[in-house]
Amino acid sequence: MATLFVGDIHGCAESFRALLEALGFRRGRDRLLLTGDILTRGPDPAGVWDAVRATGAEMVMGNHDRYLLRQLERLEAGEPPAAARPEKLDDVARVVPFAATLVPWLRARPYVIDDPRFLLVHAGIHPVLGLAGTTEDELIHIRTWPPTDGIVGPRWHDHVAPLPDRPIVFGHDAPGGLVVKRRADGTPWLIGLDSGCVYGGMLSGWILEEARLVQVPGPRPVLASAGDRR
Ligand SMILES: [Mn+2]
Repeated sequence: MATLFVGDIHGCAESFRALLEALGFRRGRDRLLLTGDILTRGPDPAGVWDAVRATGAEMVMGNHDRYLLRQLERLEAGEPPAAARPEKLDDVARVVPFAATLVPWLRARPYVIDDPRFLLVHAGIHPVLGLAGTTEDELIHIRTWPPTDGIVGPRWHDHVAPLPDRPIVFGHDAPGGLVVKRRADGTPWLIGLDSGCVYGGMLSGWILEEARLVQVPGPRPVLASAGDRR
């Protein structure tokens, strides 16, 4: 049995399937955990949803997942979706065909998977107050510390104290890219898996028991702009 993590998939279904193959994932034997932000922006959200359901993967809520959930709930209530930018409405339209299965699944996603062997969150934890002092918004949005609205600057994990006995696994920070921080004995205490597959980077996976990174390329051609705006 292996414990496998996959970073932010963002609609890159072909890369997700290739990474599952490269990780050697087998349903019923392995535990598969996703860092969130699985559907928006990329070429094939329906393919990702099919693959997620086929694997029985677990996932923590990401900011894009919560956005989609809120918009789908507005539609259910007979209200129009609300978005600051037109491409975000397109993200919603592309998941409407499978909203009947997606909405209850998204509603049941936790913001934290707090396991004796790892701590999984989408974006990060409050570097001063710790997990117990982290708000839901921070769990899915935090990036820089001290907090800024941008993507430039020191990260929350540049200020956080390592947990004594297990790594923190997260995604969300494509601008920051893949990050693995290690203790003096070489064991990782921080694993950031959003390597920007939808922006021309790689889709990253991590095998907990082997402390091993596995990557596959994202789709080509790529989107023009990086970033992970709300
Ligand atoms: Mn995100």
